[in-house]
Amino acid sequence: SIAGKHLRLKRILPTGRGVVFAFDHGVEHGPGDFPREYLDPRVIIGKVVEAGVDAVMMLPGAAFITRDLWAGRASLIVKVTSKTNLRPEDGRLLQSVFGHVEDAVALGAEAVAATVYWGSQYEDAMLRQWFEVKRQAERYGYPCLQLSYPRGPAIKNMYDVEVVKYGVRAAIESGADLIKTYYTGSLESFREVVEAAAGIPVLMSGGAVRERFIDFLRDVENVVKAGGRGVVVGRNVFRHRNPAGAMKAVMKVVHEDASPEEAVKY
Ligand code: FBP
Repeated sequence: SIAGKHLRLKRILPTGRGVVFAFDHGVEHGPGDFPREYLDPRVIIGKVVEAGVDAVMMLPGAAFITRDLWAGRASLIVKVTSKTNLRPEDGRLLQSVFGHVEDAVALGAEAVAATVYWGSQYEDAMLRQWFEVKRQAERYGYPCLQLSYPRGPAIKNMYDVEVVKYGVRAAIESGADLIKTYYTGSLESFREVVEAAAGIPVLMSGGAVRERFIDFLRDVENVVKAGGRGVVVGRNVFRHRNPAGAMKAVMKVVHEDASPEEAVKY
């Protein structure tokens, strides 16, 4: 149902904007990505939920393990595609089915997420997956978040504004209800990305850890000033020495239009 989809989207973007904590790195990058104290997802999910994050995005297994922490406190987005970095390099340009929309429904999630590597030699296979996820999601009135990631042998710079715009455009044309994509490095260029999405909400993908956390907050500030609806962040929060404080700062920039300088005064 269309009404159900909109209600669920609102629970992810409560002010029209939203902050999502991503924690699928144990598969995407391997457990070596985590500080040792966060190997058990319950520890970090507890902290970000306590900090007031709007939603958490996980694969079905971690979503189940952490159920007592997010349930009733933060929205859940179940990611249903993934890949390991154990694969040979070429295979890393294809994600595999990692769950079904039924898993999201059973867990009480608000949305499902799936990656599309636009430009990959496996783009066709990823689109089949994407449209299968969409078909299932539409049945339940579940919004589909697309991780719109341009990457592949033909793409020289995946952060290039023309390339990111292309991926975002392809995301809306393929029926994404919410898009997560790369930050293009400036407010002006990200405004073009938002325009290419024609009203479908765009969230910035956190990316690798910035040397200075305040620089990450500046990127987030530019994203929202450009009309972006917020951020999906993993590493810049879970590798921070104070993840709850870092998450609160991100929330202030996204929801309260706080400047990065104000936001870090927690
Ligand atoms: P980050 O904020 O850590 O970048 O998390 C966002 C995310 O998309 C994760 O959902 C995913 O596991 C990872 O980044 C993908 O990383 P990569 O760009 O190395 O494929």
